Amino acid sequence: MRKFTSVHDLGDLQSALAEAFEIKRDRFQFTELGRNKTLLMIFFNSSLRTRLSTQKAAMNLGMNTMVLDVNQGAWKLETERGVVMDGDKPEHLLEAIPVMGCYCDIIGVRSFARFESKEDDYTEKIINQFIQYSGRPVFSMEAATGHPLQSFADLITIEEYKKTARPKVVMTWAPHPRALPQAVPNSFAEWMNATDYEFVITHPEGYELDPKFVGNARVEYDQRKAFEGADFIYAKNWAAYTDPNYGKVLSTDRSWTVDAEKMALTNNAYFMHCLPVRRNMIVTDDVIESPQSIVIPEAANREISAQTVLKKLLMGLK
Ligand code: AN0
Ligand code: CP
Repeated sequence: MRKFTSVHDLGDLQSALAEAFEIKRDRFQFTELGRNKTLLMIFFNSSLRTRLSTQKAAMNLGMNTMVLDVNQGAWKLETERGVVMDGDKPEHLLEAIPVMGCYCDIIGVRSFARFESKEDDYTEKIINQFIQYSGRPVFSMEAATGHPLQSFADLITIEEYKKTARPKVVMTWAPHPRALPQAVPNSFAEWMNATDYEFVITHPEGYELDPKFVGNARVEYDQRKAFEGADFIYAKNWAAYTDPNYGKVLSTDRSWTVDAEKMALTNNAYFMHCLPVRRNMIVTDDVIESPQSIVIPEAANREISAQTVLKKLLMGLK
């Protein structure tokens, strides 16, 4: 594998899952694979889970890791070509990227949607420049339109907890005070479409996602109806995608918060969220603390998804 930004980069999904479970059985069986190989992790945005789980995954494979928080201690980066750089940004991304590539073997990039230009976000302008100019295999640690390491961990988690071959998985929008990217819901939808699960998306009108990611999902505007018989509830906020509201918060309606009364409509569903989560906006305290909440094992599987992806990228170097 030479890059990882989507489910399609993995090849056969069932064999990638088998590889993940093989790693989970013994995560130290490939410690020679990453010897003398260096992972560089570049963060344009904050992170807890991605930072720690990906670094741990790299260490499990015997790799060295370096982490750069672009906004803390590095030169501020200009990203536009043609700009007269007389402002507050001393360095251009087009030099920074190949320089970073000189010091490592694999690069992970976190670069959220900026909501300044839908075209720049949806053409994945930043991570694609890393892919084009770094000379190294690049993987997404959440880019503008996707968060595939999260979705891979989500899929591993559903496979571990499902009680039927074809569970009903419901992704629900929930309120949040700030504008959040569509990356997590886009990827989750993309990955669910790659399985044979029953997959339903529910959100208020105006929160329709890019049809490219929605795929064959059933979209149900009545949240309670969507929850009926669900085996998994996957909550997430996102800002509007459709024009002219791209990147806007259209609603903070707390009647969409996931609570015990709505969970009672489900088939005793498990509750999932990628974290970080705002309690009593997205989900009530009692639901996230209930035995049906699997947010911690879901986060734990981030180490497994990252290690599977790094292993495939390392094998692609040989
Ligand atoms: C980010 C998002 O919604 O994309 C990261 C989630 C993994 N969340 C926040 O910024 C709160
Ligand atoms: N779920 C997730 O990616 O968390 P972080 O933003 O903390 O990395």
